[in-house]
Amino acid sequence: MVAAAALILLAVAQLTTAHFGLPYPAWRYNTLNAANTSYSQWTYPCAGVPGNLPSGNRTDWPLKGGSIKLDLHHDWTYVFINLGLGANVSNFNYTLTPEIWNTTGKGLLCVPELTLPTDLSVVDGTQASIQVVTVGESGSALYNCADITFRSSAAALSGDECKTEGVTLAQIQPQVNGSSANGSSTATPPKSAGSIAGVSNVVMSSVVGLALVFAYGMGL
Ligand SMILES: [Cu+2]
Repeated sequence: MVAAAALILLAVAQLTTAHFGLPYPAWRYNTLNAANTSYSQWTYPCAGVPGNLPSGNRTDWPLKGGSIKLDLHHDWTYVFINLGLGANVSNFNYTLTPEIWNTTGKGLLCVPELTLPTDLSVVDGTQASIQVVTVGESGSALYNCADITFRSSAAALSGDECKTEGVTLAQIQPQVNGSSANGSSTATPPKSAGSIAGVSNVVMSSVVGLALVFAYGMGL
């Protein structure tokens, strides 16, 4: 009976630390699988999952940038998405979220087309990995990675394949104040959402700014 109680406690603990899922592109390994105790989403850079798992997933992804779908289990989070080139990536030195995401709500978040950095040159067959990092109020981070191959024949998810449910996304932008001729200060309007359809922009509030500075200070 004691063992059973311990198992139940363990199961509850697993639930309360549900973290997040990466349905697309398919993650290297289902790090939410409670039966596997080798991997932890707390572990940098990829939850402890190596990039060359024999049984690992690898998804064909469009040359100009593809879709990403997250299964978010926390009330809110900051999201960073990074990319590294190679077959077995541990250095994710390109950012796909130059304007950090702030998501609110639990559910599915799907962005149809991530914009690639202009200095990232890929051709058909280039292998890479995508790292998704989520950061909460304590400044600690959760990690998942997905391995991809850039393909000219690959297409972004569309329509029913890429639905957002229960989650709203804001991109955090620097607050820039300009001065008009009479000296009064005016806020710069938010930039356009670019290729990310249906995503609203917000100007970063000082509160969010402070939280971010705090997150960086915590060793991000
Ligand atoms: Cu969690």
